[in-house]
Amino acid sequence: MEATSQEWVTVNEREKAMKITLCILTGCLAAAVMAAQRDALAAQSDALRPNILIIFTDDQGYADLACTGSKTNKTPRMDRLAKEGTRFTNFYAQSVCGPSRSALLTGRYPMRSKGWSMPASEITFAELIREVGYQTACIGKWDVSNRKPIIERMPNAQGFDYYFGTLGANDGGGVAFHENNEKAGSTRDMGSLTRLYTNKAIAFLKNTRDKNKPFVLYVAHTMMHTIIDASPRFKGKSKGSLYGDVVEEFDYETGRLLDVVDELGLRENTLVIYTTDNGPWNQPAYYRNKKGHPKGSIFWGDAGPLRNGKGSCYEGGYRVPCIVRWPGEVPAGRVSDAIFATIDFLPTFANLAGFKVPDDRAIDGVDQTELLLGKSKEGARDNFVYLNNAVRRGKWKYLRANHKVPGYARDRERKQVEELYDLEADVGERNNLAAKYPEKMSELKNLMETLAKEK
Ligand SMILES: [Ca+2]
Repeated sequence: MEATSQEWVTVNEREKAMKITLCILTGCLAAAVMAAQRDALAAQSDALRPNILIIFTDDQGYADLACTGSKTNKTPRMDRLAKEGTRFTNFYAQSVCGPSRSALLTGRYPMRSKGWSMPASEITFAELIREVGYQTACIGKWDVSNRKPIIERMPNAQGFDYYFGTLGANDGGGVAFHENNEKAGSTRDMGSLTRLYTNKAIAFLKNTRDKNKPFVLYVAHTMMHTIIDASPRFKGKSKGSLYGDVVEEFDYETGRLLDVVDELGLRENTLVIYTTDNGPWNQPAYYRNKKGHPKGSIFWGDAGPLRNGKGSCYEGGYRVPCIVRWPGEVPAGRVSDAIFATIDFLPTFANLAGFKVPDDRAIDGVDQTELLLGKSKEGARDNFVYLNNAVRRGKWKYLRANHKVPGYARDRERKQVEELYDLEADVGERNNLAAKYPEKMSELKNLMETLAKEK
């Protein structure tokens, strides 16, 4: 009996001890939670927390704007934006639509973020920025839910409070819309899309925006992806054929959106980023095979001095125009040749808005705040990997012998040999220096294998 009561005493003491331990643990946990909240608040209070407006076109050429080299297209509003902000000449998206979007949203190369097949488990910057008090909206082409209405992979589930747009592309000359998770009609009038998306973006800013919160507005245009078209007001008006009309309409509509930013007093505290998802269609294989274009139209963009275009691992596939404006913060009238990429958006927004970059997965992007604010000339990135086809470090670019690219993007002039280019001297990638610098080549090849590895 004694032993039993002794056991009871022991059990009671154990329970007491456990309760004390639990209290301590709970206390520790509460303290830890409070500390984490304090850290988050401190990060937020140190952060500049601008509004973020991303204007993202589709398949637009490196040299389609007057300020990036076009001799035919008139783009006064984009040229003005470049004067008011910084234009980046070594900016990288990805080489095709879906992979470009998953990279932009997650800060992860497409071999990790999976492009069109982006799983629900990917964490987008919209999810993270919403947690620290931003309101988020996406207008336009989504293209990371396999072009299907899979609810858990659609914008509302991936961090956007509001969505209007098309889940896929417009290759067939028609699109269907969703507003949030509901169907919202369809159209075959491709010439109406740029204005429609701009109207939706303006409606968000004027009517839906919560004035007590900073916002992210991600406007992903369907143009200039084929099938291209312009509205009657712009059709036949440019010197650059129908493609030029589409570019000029985009310029006008973006000007209209930026005017509303001004009207609403948002100009000073809004970071505006303009870029596109990949290089232009400019390959003869595509031109010959693609059906359904308005008769006689030249429908491709201008990659300027860059080799090849959409889908290619030459610069024409990945390197795209980019302009960033934030009055008083991002230097005006600057042209930067620092290496910068859409995968850098997430870590940069983390710094600007005050959220933490996920630490449970590989993030390929780097924080480019110092570059944007003009405090660093070179920025935080010295390399870029073009899937496992090619890699760049500094001015050197290595390409493997076999390029795994879509059929239309295959460069039929090239011999299947390893290539090494000095992009500062030869941005058009024509003078193969592989035989001259074998050590540089093997160094870059190793780097490509490391960067492209599954993590
Ligand atoms: Ca595209």
